[in-house]
Amino acid sequence: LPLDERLRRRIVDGERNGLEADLDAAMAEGRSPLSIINDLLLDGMRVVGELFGSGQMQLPFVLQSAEVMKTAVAYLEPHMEKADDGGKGRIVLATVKGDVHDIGKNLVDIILSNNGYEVVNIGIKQPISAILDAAEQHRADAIGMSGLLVKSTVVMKENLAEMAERGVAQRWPVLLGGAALTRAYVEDDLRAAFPGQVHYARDAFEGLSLMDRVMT
Ligand code: B1M
Repeated sequence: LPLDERLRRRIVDGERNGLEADLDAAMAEGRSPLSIINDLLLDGMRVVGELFGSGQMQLPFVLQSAEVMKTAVAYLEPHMEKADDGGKGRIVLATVKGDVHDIGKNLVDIILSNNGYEVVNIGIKQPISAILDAAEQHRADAIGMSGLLVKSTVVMKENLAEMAERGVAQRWPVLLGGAALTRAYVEDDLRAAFPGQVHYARDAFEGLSLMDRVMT
C-alpha cells in the first residue's frame, strides 16, 4: 500500500508494528505532524467509528485502534511547531462524567499547548465538582469540556446548570466539544439557559480560535 493509505489502515486495523517508521517516512516526505493526524489518522478513526456503529467491528478492536492513534499522536507531538510558551491564558480541560473518550480532548490539549495556552488536563469521567475545583485551584481563565456520548450532551447541560446554581456561570467562559454535540444544541438550547459564555468548538482548531477570542 502507498504510505498514506498504510497509515490510515494502521488505525483501522489497530496495527502498531512499524508505526514509528511509517510516521517518520511521512514526515520525511514533508507532511506536517498535524496533517498526518488530521488527514490520515483521523480518517482511519472515522472508518473505525462507522464500522463499530454498524456492528462490523467489536469493542476490543476499537480499543486497539484507539491505542495506535494515541501512540501515533504521542510520537508526533514533539515534532510539532510550538508557536508560543503558555502565556496566553490557562484552561482546565476534562472529559465529562461517565465518558471515557479522550483522544479528541487530548488533541485539543496539544493544539492549545502548542499555541500559547497553559492546559490543565484533568482527564476523563470528571464530575463538574472536580472541574470547578481545578478551575479554582489553577486560577483558570476558561473551562473546556469534552464528551462523545449522546448522554454526555445531557451531562454538559447539567454541568452548566450546576455552574449557574453555584453562581460561577460568569466566572469562566465554557468551551464544549465532542462528536455528539451540535452547534445548534450548544448555541441555541444551552446558551439560552446559561447566564455565562458557552461556545461550541467543532474541532481543536475552532477551540483555539475560541480561546483567542475569549482571552482578548
Ligand atoms: Co466509543 N463510542 N464507546 N470508544 N467511540 C463512539 C463515540 C460512538 C459514536 C461509536 C459508534 O457507535 N459509532 C458511540 C457513541 C454512541 C452514542 O452515544 N450515541 C460509542 C460508544 C457507544 C462507546 C461505548 C458505550 C461502547 C460500549 O462500551 N459498549 C463505550 C463508552 C464508555 C464510556 O465512555 N463510558 C465506548 C468506548 C470506546 C473505546 C474505549 C473503545 C474508545 C475510546 C478510547 C479513548 O478515547 N481513549 C472508543 C472510540 C475510539 C470511539 C470512536 C470510534 C472514535 C472516537 C475518537 O477518538 N475520535 C467513536 C466514533 C465517533 O466518534 N464517531 C466512538 C477521534 C477524535 C479526535 O474525535 O473526540 O470527536 P473527537 O474530537 C474531535 C472533535 O469532536 C473536537 O475536536 C476533535 C478533533 O479536532 N473536540 C473538541 C472534542 N472534544 C473537544 C473539546 C473542545 C473542543 C473540541 O473544547 C473543550
